[in-house]
Amino acid sequence: MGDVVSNESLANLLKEERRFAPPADLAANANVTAEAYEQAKADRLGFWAEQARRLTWATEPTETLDWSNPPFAKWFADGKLNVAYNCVDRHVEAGNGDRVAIHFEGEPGDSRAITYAELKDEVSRAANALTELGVRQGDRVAVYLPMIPEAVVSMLACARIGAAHSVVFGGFSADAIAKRVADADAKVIITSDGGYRRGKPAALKPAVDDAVAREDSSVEHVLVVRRTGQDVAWTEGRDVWWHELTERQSAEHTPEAFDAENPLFILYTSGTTGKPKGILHTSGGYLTQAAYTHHAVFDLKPESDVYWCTADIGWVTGHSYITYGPLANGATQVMYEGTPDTPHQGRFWEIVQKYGVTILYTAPTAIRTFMKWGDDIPAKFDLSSLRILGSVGEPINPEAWMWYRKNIGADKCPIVDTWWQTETGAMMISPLPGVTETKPGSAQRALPGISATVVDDEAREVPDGGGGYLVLTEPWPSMLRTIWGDDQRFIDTYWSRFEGKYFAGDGAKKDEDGDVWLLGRVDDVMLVSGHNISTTEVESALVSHPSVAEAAVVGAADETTGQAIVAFVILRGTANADDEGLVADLRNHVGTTLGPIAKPKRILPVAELPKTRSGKIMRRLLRDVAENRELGDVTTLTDSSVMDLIQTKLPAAPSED
Ligand code: 6R9
Repeated sequence: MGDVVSNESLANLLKEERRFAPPADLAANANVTAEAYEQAKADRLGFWAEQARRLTWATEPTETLDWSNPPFAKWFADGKLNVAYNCVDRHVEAGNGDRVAIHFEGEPGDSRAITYAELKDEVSRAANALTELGVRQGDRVAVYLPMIPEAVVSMLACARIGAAHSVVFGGFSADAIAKRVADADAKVIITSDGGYRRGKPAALKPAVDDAVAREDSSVEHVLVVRRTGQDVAWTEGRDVWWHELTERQSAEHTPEAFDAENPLFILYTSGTTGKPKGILHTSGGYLTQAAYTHHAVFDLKPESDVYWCTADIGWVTGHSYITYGPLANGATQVMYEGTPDTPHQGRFWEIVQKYGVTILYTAPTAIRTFMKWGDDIPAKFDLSSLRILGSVGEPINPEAWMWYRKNIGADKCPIVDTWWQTETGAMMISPLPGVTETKPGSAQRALPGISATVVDDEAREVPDGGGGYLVLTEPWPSMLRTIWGDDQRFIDTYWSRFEGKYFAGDGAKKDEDGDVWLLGRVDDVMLVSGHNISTTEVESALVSHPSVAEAAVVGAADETTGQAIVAFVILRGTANADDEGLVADLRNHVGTTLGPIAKPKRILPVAELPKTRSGKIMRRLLRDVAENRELGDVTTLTDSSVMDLIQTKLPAAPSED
């Protein structure tokens, strides 16, 4: 499968001719200029050594990369630092203690501003509290919290004492928690009585209680933050209230310097099959790249910007671009607890207006939802403070990109479409807002110091205009160090497909300018009558039709064509799902956009699509539906009732040509 899309669709994809130059004032004052690419190309390790000096080290590293035992990398190995000191104390010491670190906005409308000086006290108290509970350097602590400031404080408190955190999404089940806690052998779980979601307090502690009650649990203490005030079951001796324990701690805590390779966190990727993979990240290299990319890609000016990343802390985006990158850079940021439609569909824009947000980082799934809700909603708010828009999580369809630019970015804000993974730790491919002439739908180019390319089945680099697999050809500072407890699986999963190269699992192409287009997971690529067709392209063709807000496409087994394309679509506000003419129209639209081979055999209008908590469409489940199979593992699904709704659609007669 060297070519992950058919040539017909490739030709059409490359027809994207819209280009957007960076605004002149942004380009003139940008943190990073085109020179960075040249500098990193001439001396990649020297470039990263220089970025590492943006951090404050207790012992400066003399060695940049140790790649003597690939694929096991060590970055800045003889350096020592404290990650929490870098994210908090040093800003206070530099005289910025009064700067707001976090503007917290609770879903019910409560808010809290936390300065860097206050954050330092909170993190210090929490570090002392964890120490009192017996947590030591090298231990693991699980964090199962809603989007409240204590989530960030918990992560930083672990980092401060050299313990690794393992954040588990607040929506996961007791089973998922138990598996992750057991795999990481965590001593303590930090949770809360609950959080607010869709206007109601939702409970969290029962799932933790259930997980910890299992026989082999390693958990000695459950630390409970009070958020909603709801009643919780209590196990004396094991359970401890966060406020009771932290309030009696000293706000003084001397941060110890740890090795650059000290584990910082484990984060489990859902993984479609088998046991979740515990992705291990360490300290110095991870923080270097998280901080540098946040500075470069968002052009962050800490004195004047108000940054908002809408991700959940349980996703890697929350780790690198809520906690570590922004705080290492001394940013002021917004943190929001709830959902975008509570209490109304303009909530995000109300928050942008209220805090004067200048940099917004969100996901294509959110953007497509806003498209579905209609242009008039953001139009009611003052979004003029915005200057840069980011996207992450999935390929962004060109029409969603255009919608984002026009309706949120007033046709002037550059969009940075950032490709990266839990495994890469930080951004890898993205435009630079003051440098790159952007193209709707393309992540474009590897960042300075990063080496990415597209190869065919035989590991040969494809020429411009060709398609294949995305690979990373050189080690990078924030790369995963291994899969926790399973070095062999680390080698097999990422380093065995192509000798000496990191296999990302994504299909990609290079256009005539050499810019990279991400085409979705290779597991999702469809094979129709001998042609490889990417789900991303058919979905983007559907979303470019005025009646479609969102689409998910899968290949279902088919007697004549091997696989047949089945599309699930969410229609925009006014379109009618029962309109038979519309389905025919959509099929023709895909045919004219991509070529007849890409026409879906069936198109099913649905109200919702199955998504992970980080907003990725779970095509695997739709494939199960399309092939009349029993549903596979649904534990990472946001809302499992979505699948019941979709299954009722199935009896609809297949649409014929
Ligand atoms: C950060 C994050 C990683 C997978 C990745 C790819 C998809 C993420 C993307 C993108 C196209 C982008 N992905 N960003 N695809 N364009 N800008 O999402 O990490 O949850 O581990 O997912 O997400 O398929 O391989 P993670």
